[in-house]
Amino acid sequence: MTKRIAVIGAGLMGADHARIVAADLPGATLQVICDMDQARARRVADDCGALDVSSDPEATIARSDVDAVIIASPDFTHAPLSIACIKAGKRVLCEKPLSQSSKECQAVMAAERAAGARFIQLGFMRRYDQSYIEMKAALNDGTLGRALMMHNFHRNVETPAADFTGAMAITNSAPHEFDVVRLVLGCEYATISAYQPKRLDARVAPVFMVLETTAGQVVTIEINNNAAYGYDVRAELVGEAGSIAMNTIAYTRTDVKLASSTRYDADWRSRYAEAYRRQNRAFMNFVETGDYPATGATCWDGYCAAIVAEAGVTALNEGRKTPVDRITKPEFYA
Ligand code: ISE
Repeated sequence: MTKRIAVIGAGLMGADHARIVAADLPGATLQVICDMDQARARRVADDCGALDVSSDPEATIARSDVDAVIIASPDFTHAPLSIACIKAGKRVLCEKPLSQSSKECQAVMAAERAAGARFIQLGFMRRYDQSYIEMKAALNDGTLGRALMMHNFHRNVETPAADFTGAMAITNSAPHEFDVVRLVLGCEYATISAYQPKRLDARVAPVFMVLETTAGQVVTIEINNNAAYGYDVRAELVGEAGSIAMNTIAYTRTDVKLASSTRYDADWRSRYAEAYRRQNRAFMNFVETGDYPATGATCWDGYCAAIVAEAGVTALNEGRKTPVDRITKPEFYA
């Protein structure tokens, strides 16, 4: 019996998820593509061979021929649609962030607890990226000694929208780092500071964050949504006995006119193609067996990313080091 998947949102990520479901998930059928823009839904459905299209997310979730849902619609819809899926008893792979509001994340956690089971896997796909997996392993097997610092760079060619702000760099882009660094280091954040240099044009300038963990480590994160030259993510974990850094991934190098060069991707989809595939396969296994994925990001992880982002926006707006306060972790997510 194949599992019938609905993809809600047919933008960049929805289209990518639809392609993965159709081409890379044995045991899955791409049942419905849902998007307010019917032409866009139809295009993705035709490209990927989906059986049907819809413009109504709630009705899509309720359909009896839909077993599980991938939510890739705009950020503000993630929490309400996740709650609708929980109520319908359907497992969900929800793109990050769960919500930009920690209160709303708590409402989703409450819905899961009321249902008595976990339904949501969050799309923090970097958890499945080989570089971070190897960093975590080097820390856990003692190669690096005790962790001291983790440095992170996250650069996009340009912002997705002209009205993108420094606060959005923190709430939309940085959650990837907030989540994966927390996973690699195995600790929580205590404080965050945020700085933003000035650009001379109207584009949003980079945001630079310094975080302290509850175990006394220091984490730096640069988010540059207008880096201009390419999609570029780097990370280095420094321990007392050594360090481990992510390599730039490039299949070829061009040597010409006394110079050597490699190419950058324009966005994250090919850099993280394997991570998305692994993540979505873990989700399929969850749908088929009910076993929650071992490295999957839960609603609690979504809440933890949201509280750091909220504190980060305060730190940026008020120019002060801000504590990251959290509720006690519910037993349910232990
Ligand atoms: C964007 O916000 C994302 O969500 C992508 O996954 C990420 O890789 C990209 O760099 C972000 O800006």
